[in-house]
Amino acid sequence: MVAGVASAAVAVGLGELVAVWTGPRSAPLIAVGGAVIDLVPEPVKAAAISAFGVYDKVALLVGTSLLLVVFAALVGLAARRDFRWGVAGIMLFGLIGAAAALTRPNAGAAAFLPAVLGAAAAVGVLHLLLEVAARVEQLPDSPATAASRAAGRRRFLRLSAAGFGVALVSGYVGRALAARKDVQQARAAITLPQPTSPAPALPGTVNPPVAGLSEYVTPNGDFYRIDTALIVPQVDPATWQFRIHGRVARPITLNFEQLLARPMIERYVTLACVSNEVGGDLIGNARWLGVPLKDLLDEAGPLDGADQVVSRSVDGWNCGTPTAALRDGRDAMLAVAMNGEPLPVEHGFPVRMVVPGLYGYVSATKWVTELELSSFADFDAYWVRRGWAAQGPIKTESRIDTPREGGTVTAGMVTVAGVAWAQHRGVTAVEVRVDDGPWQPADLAGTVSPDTWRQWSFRWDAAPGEHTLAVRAADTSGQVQTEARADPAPDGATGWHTISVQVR
Ligand SMILES: Nc1nc2c(c(=O)[nH]1)N[C@H]1C(S)=C(S)[C@@H](COP(=O)(O)O)O[C@H]1N2
Ligand SMILES: [Mo]
Repeated sequence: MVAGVASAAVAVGLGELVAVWTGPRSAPLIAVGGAVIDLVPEPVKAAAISAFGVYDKVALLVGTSLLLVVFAALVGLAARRDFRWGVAGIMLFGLIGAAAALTRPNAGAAAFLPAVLGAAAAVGVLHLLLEVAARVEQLPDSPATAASRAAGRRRFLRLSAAGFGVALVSGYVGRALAARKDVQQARAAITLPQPTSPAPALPGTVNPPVAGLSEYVTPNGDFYRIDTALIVPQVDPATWQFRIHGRVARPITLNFEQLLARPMIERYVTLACVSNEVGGDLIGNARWLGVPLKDLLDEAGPLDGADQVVSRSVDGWNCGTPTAALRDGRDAMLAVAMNGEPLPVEHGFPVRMVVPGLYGYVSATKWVTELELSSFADFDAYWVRRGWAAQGPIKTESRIDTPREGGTVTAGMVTVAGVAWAQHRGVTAVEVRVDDGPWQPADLAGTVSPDTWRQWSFRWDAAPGEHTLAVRAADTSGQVQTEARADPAPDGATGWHTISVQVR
């Protein structure tokens, strides 16, 4: 078993090193993880996101590694009986790794090399280790051979440890060399243009002083991250090329410099993920700087029937946005900055889409490189193929930030507070209900536009005992947030966020 696991480790570690040349997404674990993300049935993926939230990728990699360890141990056992089983087992893994790497979007022709070279090395390591082990086992179990058996065992352990060492060092060196290709320096060198249309000043009424309430503007470091990228794409702005094509009268191509030279708007927009559960935290508000998509699309001239804009990322992810939503006057943009700095790499550097009012999976393409004017009849985007709705307007929702579910508070006046959102319609009221009492109006904090969430707070005279708190919002359409519970799939969760608290 040790021999099997050590040879698998060598394969994965060397694979990382070879992937320095063949691209980070061709490294065996990353390639297989990426294929799993694209292939697993939707309910499994939804369950993973709800169980692990923004740590879904870590969980995937840990899970994949654990499975690999178990299978590698079994391969080791089988190879001890008959080495051909070991070769077959390793070849199978090599093939899976190679196939996964070759089928990643934009994979190079050499993408199979990390898995194949890693597997070849693993066969060699397994052979060597099993030979050493066999020699020990062949010695008769007598006091006369005790010393040579002990020496043989030590040799086996030393060689296995060397295998793990080679795996760690090559994996580490591989990752370190790959990191040298990263774009942090290019990002640091960017001078952001001034917006021709700056963001409105924040009213003094945002951020009421309530401990535990989300800040109106989410700091970049706290902003939720959701995407299918196991390796964060490193896109050099110097070589970034953007095009608008498909069903347009005049296709457009732009480089980063040309993009920065265009008139820019700066707006607060709250992004939300369709996978957000009621009460969940896959939502955040930021100040975005970017080029209005309406201007670019007007220049390109969408043809009749081009009712869907398909945007694509360098890593092949794509989504479809209604053309109308990008041209109806809302502040849809190609964003280059988030809260006053160039986009963080994991949030789409150098350029992403931001569209007020639509869930991220139909609008917020990070590392974006192209827009293709198409139609909903002609093309199903990434998540639509996996069962999610083609249209994803954000539903009116609200959340209690404080007190926390299951928390304890002291009897007397308690401030209940949270956020409510109905992007592009705007929140007009928030109400709180204690136990089976009446709905009571909460105080709304200020906001700069209907495209962001709104903080709210409510003074509650809490009596000792166990209590249930619920919240609901209303928006400018006159609709009150529905009580009906709906799962995130296929088009966003609904229901009232309800928590229980102990009052002492
Ligand atoms: N390239 C790329 N862009 C993407 C995604 C993705 O998987 N790949 N996920 C989308 C989804 S589902 C959401 S909710 C938002 C999240 O943006 P954030 O990570 O900056 O919060 O990005 C969108 N853009
Ligand atoms: Mo999302």
